[in-house]
Amino acid sequence: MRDARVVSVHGRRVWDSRGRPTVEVEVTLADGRAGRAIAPAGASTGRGEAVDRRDGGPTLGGRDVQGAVASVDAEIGPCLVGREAADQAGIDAALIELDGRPDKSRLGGNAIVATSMAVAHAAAGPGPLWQHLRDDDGPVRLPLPEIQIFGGGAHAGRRVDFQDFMVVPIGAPDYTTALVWVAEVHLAAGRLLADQGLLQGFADEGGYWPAFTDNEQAVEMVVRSIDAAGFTAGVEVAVSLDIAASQFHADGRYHLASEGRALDPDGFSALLLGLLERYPIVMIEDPLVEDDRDGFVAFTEAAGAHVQVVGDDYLVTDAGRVEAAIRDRAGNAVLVKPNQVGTLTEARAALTAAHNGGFGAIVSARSGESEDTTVVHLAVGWGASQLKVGSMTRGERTAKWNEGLRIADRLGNGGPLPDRSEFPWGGP
Ligand code: 2PG
Ligand code: MG
Repeated sequence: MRDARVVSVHGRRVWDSRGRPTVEVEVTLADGRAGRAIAPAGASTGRGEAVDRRDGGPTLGGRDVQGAVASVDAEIGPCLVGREAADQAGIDAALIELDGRPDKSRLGGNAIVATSMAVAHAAAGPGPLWQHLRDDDGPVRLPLPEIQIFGGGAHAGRRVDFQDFMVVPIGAPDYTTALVWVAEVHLAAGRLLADQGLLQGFADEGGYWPAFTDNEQAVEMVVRSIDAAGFTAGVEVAVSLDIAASQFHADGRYHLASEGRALDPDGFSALLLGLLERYPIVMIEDPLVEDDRDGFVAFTEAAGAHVQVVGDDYLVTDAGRVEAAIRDRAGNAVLVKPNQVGTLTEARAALTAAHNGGFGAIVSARSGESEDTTVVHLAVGWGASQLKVGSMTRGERTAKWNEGLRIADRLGNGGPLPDRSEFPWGGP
């Protein structure tokens, strides 16, 4: 019999993909098993998110995490030592109580999420985490990838206003092929930009950062890249947008700085709905400011049942908010980011609420990431049908896509994906 009691919890400062400090936690069990995890960090964060603890002051732009790291060894460790690592719900409840604040800002959302994930890894060992997380005997599937081609918004100096211009390989027969298709689109996009002299650099999640004149040009270029790669847009590979609208909403208007104009909510909704009509877009995330419930309801209705309207800043991985959105028909899918809510148990509750209410669920990484691949295991183990981790480039992104390939390899047949009929965009 294994002894899965926690014997030590240790925090250390490591670095994320933006060169900023973040928290790593290592948990060791009585039988010698250990688990490790690194907290990610968002740039376009929702107001309802768990709050990272940062030191402030002059060093590292105030973003150092020495306080959060210290809280791991000084407070979290003594609280968890002796507890059963397999009891994730009990561990997470203890962390929530120890912090004592709804936003987890005392110990730090960063310290808490890294601990929660590290405990799961320790309890899973030596097998893969995804297997440990499964709670039924149904078929194991890989999530359908959603991959960034161009970055904008807060991730690219606001060169364009919308944040993520992505593709979804909706017609791919398996996970391995899905990545090949997207790699072809990514390469085609690079060639098109080079030919037109439009490439300026790379955004935070590794997507190209082009010199576009307006937001629609970026959408159009995604479609042209799909065509240039030899795929049928909307049938084999479709477009997905994260508008991250809260980022450019102020005083009741949407300020499209790249286009030199501001629109009222009706005008902005009409602009987005026009894009949905003209382009093969199957997903649109945070189309409106995060507190505009009525706007989400109207937008979801107008977008039609075949489009996923995804709540990110709007739902912040909160099961209660997801349940309310399901009741209200405000959106029809949720982005699930463990660090938005702070613990694996709470993140899973948001995903379960989505599944129970017929909402889609996309497990997602953050714009500030690391080599940590926990989100991939969560998506597979929890049975989420979609995964968003940024572009096809940069080690912190490929670490995740490649971890999916290892799981696919183990499952065989290229890694089965959910059937197309399970998505709102439906059959071929
Ligand atoms: C988002 C994420 C990932 P951030 O808005 O969906 O693209 O960005 O981590 O900055 O919130
Ligand atoms: Mg988002």
